[in-house]
Amino acid sequence: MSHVPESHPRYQSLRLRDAIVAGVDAGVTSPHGLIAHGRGEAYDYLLGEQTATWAMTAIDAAAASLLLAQHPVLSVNGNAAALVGEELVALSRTAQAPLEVNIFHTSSDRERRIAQFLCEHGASEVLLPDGTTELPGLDSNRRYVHPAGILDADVIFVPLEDGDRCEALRRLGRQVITVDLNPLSRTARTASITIVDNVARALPLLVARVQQLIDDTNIDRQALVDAYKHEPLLSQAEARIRSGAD
Ligand code: PTJ
Repeated sequence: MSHVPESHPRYQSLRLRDAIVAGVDAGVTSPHGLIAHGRGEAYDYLLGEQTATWAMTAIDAAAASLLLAQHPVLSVNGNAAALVGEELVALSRTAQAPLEVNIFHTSSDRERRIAQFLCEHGASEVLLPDGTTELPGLDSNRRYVHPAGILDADVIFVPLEDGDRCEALRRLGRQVITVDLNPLSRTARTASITIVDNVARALPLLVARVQQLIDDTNIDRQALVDAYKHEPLLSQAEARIRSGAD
């Protein structure tokens, strides 16, 4: 961690930068992840760097969907691991959804490092692509999956991606939950549920909401999913960006 005092007005943003840089140094995050992170920062700035109501509605629906699923899987790439590795492990445990490493920029060494990093943060098992099992309809490295993970899942959580796998999964009839600060991205548009928020803010809220739904069986999970309206919520986020409101 660089020497940024907590009193610094940009402390949270600088802390996340440090986490991404540490991820690259540890061989967990791709160098391309730095560029992706910078793009996310710009959208976050325009969104006011806080979790908005549209994101809370999506978090509710995502939490309910994970619990309603028969076989939910959490997909982890290099950016997500570096920013919210611990929270992904907590979500996996709470929602009883396995973690699977699935990355865009090909590197089996990085796949292993991400798995090891998640284990260091408390994961007991992390699925890795076996090198032969492929997700149909996808040409990128993300087509390589574990036979008992994403391939077989009905609900897949895919924070931060570039859209190709999300489209392929939707074509296969799967439910896809994503977190993306850009409401205009292919992933944001194609997913079943999109949380337009910083993954670093959204994940702790999602873990807490899943736990709350487990604890309070009176909450109607399907009603939370039904309350989520994809296009109108994305439009709200887009309008916020375009308005430049403070
Ligand atoms: O580890 P790999 O090889 O799988 O690579 C991961 C990255 C993220 C580099 C790869 O998936 C990629 O290149 O993604 P893109 O196309 O840059 O898309 C990432 C999306 O995530 C963009 O729409 C960004 O705005 C968004 N984003 C970036 N940082 C955050 C974010 N969304 C939420 N929270 C963030 N912190």
